Amino acid sequence: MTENKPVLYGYFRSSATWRVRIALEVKGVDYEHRFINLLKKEQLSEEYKKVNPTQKVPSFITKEGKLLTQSQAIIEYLDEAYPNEPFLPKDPTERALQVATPKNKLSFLERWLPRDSRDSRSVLANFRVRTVSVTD
Ligand SMILES: N[C@@H](CCC(=O)N[C@@H](CS)C(=O)NCC(=O)O)C(=O)O
Repeated sequence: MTENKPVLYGYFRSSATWRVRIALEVKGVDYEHRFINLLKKEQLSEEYKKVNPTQKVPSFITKEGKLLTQSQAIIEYLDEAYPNEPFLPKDPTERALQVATPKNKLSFLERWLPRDSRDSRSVLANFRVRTVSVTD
C-alpha cells in the first residue's frame, strides 16, 4: 500500500480543527495542513465537497489515503496509529478511570482551546504542563 504524508483540512478559527492540530503536534506527526477558509465559505465549495461530503472541518486524510472526519474520532485514530506520547493508558482499568474523570488527556484536547489566539505553541505548552501534572 502506498503511504503519503497525512493531510489535515482545517481552519485556524475552528475549535474542532485545533483539537486535532494539538494531537498531531503532541504525536509529532509530519503532516500537510490545507486551509479551508470558513469565513469565505470554502467548506461549501464543490472541490471540498469531493474531499468531505459533510462539508465540515476538520477532515483528515491518513497516510494510506483514507478520509477520517469528526475530531474526536481522528484523535482516537491518532492515538492508535501513532502510539508514542499516548493520550490514555494501555491498561483497561486505568484507561476507564482516566476517561471517567474530567481531567483526562483527551478532555484537555477538547477544553483547552484558544479563544483568540493563533499561537498553537502556547496551547501545546499548556497541554504538556497540565498533562504532566495529571500523570505525575
Ligand atoms: N463534531 C465535529 C464538528 C465539525 C464542525 O462543526 N466544524 C465546524 C468548524 S469548528 C465547521 O466546519 N463549520 C462550518 C459549517 O458548519 O459550515 C468535529 O468535532 O469534528
